[in-house]
Amino acid sequence: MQDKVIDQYERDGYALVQDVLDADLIMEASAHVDWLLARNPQLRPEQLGHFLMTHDAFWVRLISDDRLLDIAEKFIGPNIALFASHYISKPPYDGQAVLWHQDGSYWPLEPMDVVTLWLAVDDSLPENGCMRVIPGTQNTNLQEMKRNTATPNVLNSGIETSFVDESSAVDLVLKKGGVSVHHPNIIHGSNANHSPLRRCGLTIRYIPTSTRILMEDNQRTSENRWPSAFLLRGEAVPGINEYNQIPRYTPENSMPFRGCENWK
Ligand SMILES: O=C(O)CCC(=O)C(=O)O
Repeated sequence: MQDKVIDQYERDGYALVQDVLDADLIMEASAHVDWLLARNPQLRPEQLGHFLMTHDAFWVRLISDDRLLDIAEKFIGPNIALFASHYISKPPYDGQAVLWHQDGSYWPLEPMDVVTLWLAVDDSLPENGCMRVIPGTQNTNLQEMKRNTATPNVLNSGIETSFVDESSAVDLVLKKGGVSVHHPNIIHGSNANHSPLRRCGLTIRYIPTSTRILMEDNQRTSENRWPSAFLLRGEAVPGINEYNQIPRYTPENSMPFRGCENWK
């Protein structure tokens, strides 16, 4: 099925879809960030990662919303699992940059068949550090990530800037509730947030169930699973990935949310 979003993704390596989720759900996502930070005061708000989500019913409810899965399905087909999800919430004035990188350089996936949806929890603008991409670079090879801590940054690494033609970078401006979609090879990053506005986005990495997650032993949960592997739609492929149970709502492990009593 061809449509404008797919055409743009195929040509440029990214696409924008505005007005995907409703304001009430985005308000819950925003409250979720505060809830996660209150429980994990040792973490910076850019570091609310997939290792926190195994038992979090709201997080799983959010990323399995049909409006998001319908977009993911256009790119990876009907059998959809989650690989990872991560809030990168850049606080006003000192939100950290994300240095130029390609996601596929550091993801343990085989094959690298995966699509990212980036959900705007706040309006995402050049002044508060919106995501930036270099269109067309989805066709370039994956470059090695080099450790780089010269300035505070979310990944503590990035690719060599000689691979990046910053003059062709595009700002992905989104209203809260909108989504950008990007390819695992596209070169992208974001600037620090020096503005008075928070910039929060939720990355969501969807894989077809034919993509294998390769885990190191120290990355497994006590049930021997990748912490954020969930089967979300369609069928699993036998022998590829063990999926976590979809968490039921419990007040110990999840923020209360609309419909939580009837969730799964
Ligand atoms: O949120 C950001 O600024 C960067 C996100 C990113 O690098 C990603 O989604 O792969």
